[in-house]
Amino acid sequence: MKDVTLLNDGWGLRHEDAVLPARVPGCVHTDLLAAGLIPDPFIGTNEHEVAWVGDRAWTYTARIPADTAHERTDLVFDGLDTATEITLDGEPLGRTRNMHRTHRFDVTGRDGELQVHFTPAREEADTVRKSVGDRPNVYPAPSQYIRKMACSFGWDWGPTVVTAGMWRPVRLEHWSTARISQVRPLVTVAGTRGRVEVHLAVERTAGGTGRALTARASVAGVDTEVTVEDGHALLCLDVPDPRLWWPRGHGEQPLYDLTLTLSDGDTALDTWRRRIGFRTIELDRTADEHGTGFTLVVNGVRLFARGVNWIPDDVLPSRITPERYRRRLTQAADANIDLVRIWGGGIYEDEAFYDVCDELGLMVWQDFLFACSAYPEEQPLRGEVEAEARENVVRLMPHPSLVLWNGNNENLWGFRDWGWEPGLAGDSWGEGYYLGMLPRVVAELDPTRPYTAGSPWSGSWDHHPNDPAHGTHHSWEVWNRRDFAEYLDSVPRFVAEFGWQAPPALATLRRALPGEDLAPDSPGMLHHQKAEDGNGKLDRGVERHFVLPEGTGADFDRWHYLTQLVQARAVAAGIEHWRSHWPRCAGTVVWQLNDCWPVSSWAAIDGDGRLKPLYHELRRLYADRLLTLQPASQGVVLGLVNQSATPWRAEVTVRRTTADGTVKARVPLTVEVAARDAVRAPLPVAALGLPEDGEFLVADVDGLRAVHFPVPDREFPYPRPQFDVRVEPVTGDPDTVDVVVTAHTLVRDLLLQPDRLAPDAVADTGLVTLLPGEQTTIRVAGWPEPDAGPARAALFCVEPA
Ligand code: BMA
Repeated sequence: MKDVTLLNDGWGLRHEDAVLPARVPGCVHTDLLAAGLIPDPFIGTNEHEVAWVGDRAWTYTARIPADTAHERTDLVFDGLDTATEITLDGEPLGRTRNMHRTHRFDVTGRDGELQVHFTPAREEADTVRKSVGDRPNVYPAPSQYIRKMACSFGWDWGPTVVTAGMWRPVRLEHWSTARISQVRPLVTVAGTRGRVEVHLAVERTAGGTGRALTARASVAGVDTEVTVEDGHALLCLDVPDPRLWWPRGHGEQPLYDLTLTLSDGDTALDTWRRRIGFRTIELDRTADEHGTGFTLVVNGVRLFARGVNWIPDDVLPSRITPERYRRRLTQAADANIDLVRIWGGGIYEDEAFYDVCDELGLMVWQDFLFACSAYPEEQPLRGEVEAEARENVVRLMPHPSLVLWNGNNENLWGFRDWGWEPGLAGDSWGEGYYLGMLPRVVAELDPTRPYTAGSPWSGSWDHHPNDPAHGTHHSWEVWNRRDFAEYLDSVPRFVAEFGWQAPPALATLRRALPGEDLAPDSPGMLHHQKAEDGNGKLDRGVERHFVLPEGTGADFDRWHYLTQLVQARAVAAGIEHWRSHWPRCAGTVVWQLNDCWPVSSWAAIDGDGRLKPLYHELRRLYADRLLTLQPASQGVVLGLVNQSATPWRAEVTVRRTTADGTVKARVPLTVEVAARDAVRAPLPVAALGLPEDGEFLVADVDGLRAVHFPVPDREFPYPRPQFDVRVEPVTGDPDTVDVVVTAHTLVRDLLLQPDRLAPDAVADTGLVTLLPGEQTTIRVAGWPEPDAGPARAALFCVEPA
């Protein structure tokens, strides 16, 4: 049987005259941090202090033991970041140039000192750039000349932390006769029959060549066995009545163990095991009266995708543990998200990521790793790209959660729109990957899954790549230049990116910027804001609705609350509008779920894992049932979305109310919404009247509420907000309290910031609007000394101008 010796221990990192203890998986930054030789790059402006690390060459060393019990020993690196020369006792073993694939070297019968020498990534990128010629890039980074996580060179939400190291495990694999070198399970469902076609590849030693071996596969109590004469075999398993895997909210996520064993007579040589799921997936891109659709269809059911974009959860990805993946993805699931798009400037994530998605019913859209630049198609890159694509398609295809392969992020758009096309003057830029190589690789290796050439992409060059009427659309104009109300001006077929920035939680800022007198433009705040004119856009976003607070202390607190509030309102405006246009619009993928360090960004969950108000808002926006009031050309529209499997007879009450709480009109309205449908109903204006000066609309149904204020907040005559605060223990849970707020006036967008009570405290509720006399209960966990005084100080709401 194959034996594995993990080589995660015993490594040293040469630094000046010393050899530092090194951790694998890890990287030079984590090793230097552990040795106390560099400060934490996430704190203050330390990013600059540690910049030198990325410009040096680094060498890791370890001793490897010899093995004589097997015919063959392979040294396997699951991830080398990035440009290495590897030697064993001074003799070259090989060189590597790709962070996104594994590398295997035959070290049979050998022991001695292993050295992995890393060339600085920029130096390697520069060598390639000189040989293939310059290509455009949105960022100053040379990320398109090296197969390394693009955002490690810095992004508009990320620091520049160019690391090096063995970021995934290293091991010795000892084997005789043969080993399993590749397994591709193709899972299909036809009627009530599931089928798993297992395509097996084996590698043999010289002694194993020509031997008849046996491969056995089993799933769901069904077994099959074949003889393997040479390097390949096909095993087919027919599974009657498999339970279907569904995205969350649509059904359960049954998973089945698929096991494969390779044997030589009675001797087992190697085994392979994964969990699979039975489901079908199609992407409907049919042309219709609105253009060209983009609708995911799972098990025959057409879905509105409730999505978020995912970036690497740490700019040093070797630090992301399975537990952290589980925590972050559980947060996503708890916010009623059902699709996560892994963005192309990051990484193919660890197995643990996709395992959790399989379990939670989170659909995964996986980008191939190309983002925001023109990629040369010459060698040595072309071969690396193909090898990396083939390996990762095979690695990830067993996961039922994986529903879509996507060629790149924004490169087809960039070519057409951002001035690349004329400058390239015929040079390669990646089109051959997105429209040639990658769809060919997917069709060959993973033909059960859809592929799209890019995001955004209209489906062909006949339309502009970001044409909202065709395929996927990225909506960035609104954040960059306009008020969020302008999301309502278009109905794209699928919004694969849109979003609004806000600063992280206060406790996150305090940790990242110790001692700083926080102001929107204080040095640390500016350093932890990487977007072009990011603070300008934040401020203008606030100013369109509120009086902009400037300065420190209470003004900063106000600015912080308002920027977070506007972020939540902006994303809400988009999702409420687009979701109510189902099935014409078939998905929204918010930019972005998470962060890779503490920073002002579009994220809903900040770099320390704390929840912004947007996070709670997503839970409301992505719930099966959503009630909205939306401005429309002829007044106001009531939008009702019902993504549940049962019809919704919505008995809505709409009120026209004054700022002091006097109800001027009240209209009951019954709206029938079919299962998995959406309705846009005009308001009965004749009976209700439209809100005049100092009035607003409130709609309520089944515990859901929508409000509509006809003027910007700074023009609305809000009363000075008055409310009582009580803190009550929760029986049976000593760690948790209820903060009960009773309003005496209109209280708009009340928010409890739990990290002001204790850094790790978490609240279950975000923004709430209360009418006079109404009460809300906010449950807070992890606050050791609960008291109404601090609770009141942690509460914010809209104030009169
Ligand atoms: C899109 C993304 C990212 C970027 C985000 C915010 O372009 O693809 O490149 O971080 O917008 O600007």
